[in-house]
Amino acid sequence: MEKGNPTISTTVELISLLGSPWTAKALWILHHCGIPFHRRPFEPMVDEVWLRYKLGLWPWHRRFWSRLTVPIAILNTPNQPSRILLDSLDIAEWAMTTSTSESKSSDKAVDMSKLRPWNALSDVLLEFGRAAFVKVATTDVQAAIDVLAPPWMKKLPTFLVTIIMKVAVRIFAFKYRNENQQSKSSVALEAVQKIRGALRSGKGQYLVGDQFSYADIVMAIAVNGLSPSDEVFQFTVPRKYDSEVSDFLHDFEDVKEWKNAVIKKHMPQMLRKTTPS
Ligand SMILES: N[C@@H](CCC(=O)N[C@@H](CS)C(=O)NCC(=O)O)C(=O)O
Repeated sequence: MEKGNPTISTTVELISLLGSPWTAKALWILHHCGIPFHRRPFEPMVDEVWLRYKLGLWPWHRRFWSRLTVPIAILNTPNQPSRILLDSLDIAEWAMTTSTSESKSSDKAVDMSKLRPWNALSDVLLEFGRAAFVKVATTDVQAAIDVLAPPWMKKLPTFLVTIIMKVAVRIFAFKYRNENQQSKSSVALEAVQKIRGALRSGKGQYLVGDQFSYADIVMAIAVNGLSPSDEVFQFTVPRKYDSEVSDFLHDFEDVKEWKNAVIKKHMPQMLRKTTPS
């Protein structure tokens, strides 16, 4: 159990893929809100059936056959049915609202209308990074092995790891084919320009209202996907594999500096490489 605010009676089980930026969004906001949670690691492909079982889905349910992504939060409150949150933004909204209502000192309501557009922009950048990764990994499976293969898989004979990862990359490319096709560098560039605009119109430290918010969390994670910091554990396209993403932010030193400052000051230890997993 991660440490946090012990007064919350709801227990949170977070099904998560460490290294995935969408999981990072949920972990960071839960930590920031001081909400305790139990992390249940999810391994793509291997855990697909287990995940459906966990959510109470069976083959005769239509949802069983649909695409599921992580993070997913299962909220258990005594004497109430479990609640399942299937999206990082829903988890964030729940976490912020819960911590605000539990905190005696805070009188501020969470203004989701200011945070939602930033979350959408972060997805634009993350999907751009994922599309680039899929492109690299389909031409050179070694990139997928380097980034995605869990430690137990790397111990298998090389030919077996190569076969498994080739299949995994195909499934992954198929699962996100719509997002990959729609992703455009011009739109990703506009998203980065919006960060610059927000920093210039404020004091340059935070995106919304000159204070740290979920907007900074999601955009710092998204920018880190394109310009990775060595200390952060996050799936990214490795620099040595040539791709569109390499140097995508070369004209945005200010945005990279802002991202590094946010990570340095606010990113929890559990998202850093030094954390034993
Ligand atoms: N809208 C979702 C998107 C999450 C998402 O895309 N998750 C991907 C991260 S790569 C995932 O679950 N990957 C694991 C898999 O595809 O099996 C959210 O924000 O929670």
